[in-house]
Amino acid sequence: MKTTNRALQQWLAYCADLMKPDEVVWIDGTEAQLEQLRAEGMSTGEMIKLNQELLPGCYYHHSHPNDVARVEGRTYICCEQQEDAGPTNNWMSPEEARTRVLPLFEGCMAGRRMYVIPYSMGPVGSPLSKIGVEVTDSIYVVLSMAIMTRVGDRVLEVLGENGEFVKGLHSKAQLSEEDRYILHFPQSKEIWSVNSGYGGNALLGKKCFSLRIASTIGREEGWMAEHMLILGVEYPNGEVRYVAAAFPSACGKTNLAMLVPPEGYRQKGFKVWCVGDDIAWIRPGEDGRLYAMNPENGFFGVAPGTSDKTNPNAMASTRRNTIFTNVVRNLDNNTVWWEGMDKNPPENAVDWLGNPWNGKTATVKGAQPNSRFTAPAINCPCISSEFENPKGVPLSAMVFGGRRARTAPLVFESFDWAHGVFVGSAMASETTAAAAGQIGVVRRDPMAMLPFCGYNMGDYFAHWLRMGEVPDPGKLPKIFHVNWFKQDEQGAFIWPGFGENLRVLEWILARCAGEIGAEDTPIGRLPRPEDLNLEGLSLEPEALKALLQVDEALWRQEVEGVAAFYDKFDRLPEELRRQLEALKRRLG
Ligand code: OXD
Ligand code: MN
Repeated sequence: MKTTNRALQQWLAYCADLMKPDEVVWIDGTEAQLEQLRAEGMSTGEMIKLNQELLPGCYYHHSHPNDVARVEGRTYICCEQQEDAGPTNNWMSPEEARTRVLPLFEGCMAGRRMYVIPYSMGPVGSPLSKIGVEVTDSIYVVLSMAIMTRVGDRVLEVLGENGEFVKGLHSKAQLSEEDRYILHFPQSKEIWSVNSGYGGNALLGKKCFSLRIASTIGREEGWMAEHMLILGVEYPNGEVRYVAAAFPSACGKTNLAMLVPPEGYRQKGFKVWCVGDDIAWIRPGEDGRLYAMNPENGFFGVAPGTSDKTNPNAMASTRRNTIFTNVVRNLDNNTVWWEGMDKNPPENAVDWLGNPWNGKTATVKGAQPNSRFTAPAINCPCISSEFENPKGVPLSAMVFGGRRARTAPLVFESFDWAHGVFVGSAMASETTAAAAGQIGVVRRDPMAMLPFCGYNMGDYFAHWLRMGEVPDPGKLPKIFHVNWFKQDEQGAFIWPGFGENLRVLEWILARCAGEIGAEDTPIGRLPRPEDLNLEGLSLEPEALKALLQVDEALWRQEVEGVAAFYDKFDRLPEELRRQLEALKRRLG
């Protein structure tokens, strides 16, 4: 065996015995091996090579039509006691998992290969990184993991004889929808995923490990695994201040993480650097500040809507060594296209289902709404110089946000850490296409972690509150809430969003440094109209007023909504109820 790690040897022997692959292949992380796998993937149709002049190193993959999004209804936390999974997670006892789900793995790799992927979440060898090993029968998963994480022999070296790792068992099996399960065992640090080949369900380093399992490890070890992007704003004097921000899936995290400053800011010398677009591991540093690191090595971004206008940095990230999943394939030049890329859809194309598709006459969308690009982080023109920093970056601010048509103003600051935790716990947004299910319904999504918290969310809130109990709370990041999606009476977005969001970040960061004022309202501190830099932006005073308006009647309704949501929780910290009561009182 390739490893001297006994626990790994034993587990792999168990996996092979259970799934009966014809062959076991270790992923060593070399380009030669990956190239061989791409060639094999092409021979089976799993991978399609794209135009290598226009898109060097790029490939196309279709997932099964019934397998295009995360399946929250089939995602379970398998701890011993149901209470520990809490009211927001599906729970299955480890025993039931063994009787109901384990049999689905029996012999599922007969006639197939079992690929063994040792991977590191975070820079290889950093004391803050964690190791996982995923076994899978999918070449697409291997190739995607090699983009999204650091894989191969160098990880085994760090793992050594006695190192700990998270076990990830994945098989496409029959891709059967009825028997699709994504299980997490926080106690034994194991993940089982069966009958799906879609990224969020099958790339086990991402949501399964770096959020669900890592959130439980973080709770034990005193740190936080969060569904947050991380970015740095560089000022003309060279100073960089960092922000982590949580938004529900498909609310523009990747766009914000890679934002291009508006013209006026660029001229002054402002720059924005992307550290991560989806996940942050956040720990207290020796200096009392919180440090955030991105455990991932790539971007698994939603393609539709991404364009040279909305996110040129993401577009540039996808120009080489990228895997595109479920987008349109242009047959004339063997490249890709998706809705929102430009106004020039190909006429001679195949849609995400593989059917002939003509963008000029089509009545159906060509790209699946949750179609993706899987791109290496190093491709990103604005990737931060701190991306590989094993310590992460010190946070000045943490930002929560969602899509709210009416209630939430453009931005507000919480009064203190505990109030900020309350604001995060009450976050709400509309559902999106990233999760299978309804679209356009408002749902509460605390800290954007509803589908990703690996334990009882009441305990999670308590953990957040505990993270604020430090000798010098002044060193903690300040917590804010933003809403880029406020609408006018006609349903049009009032705020232009995208690069202009830097104007809001500038106010946020100035607040953190004590450089600018704010106005107290019942819900938190808001900028006064003159506090936002709106130079070069044509925004009517009326529109600005609407953006900064706190409609107390709507907020009283919001209090009711949060109260009803809190009623679900058996382990809600008293402090959050006090915060809700205090908000109610302030609203009168
Ligand atoms: C994602 C998600 O894919 O949040 O990042 O759904
Ligand atoms: Mn996400």
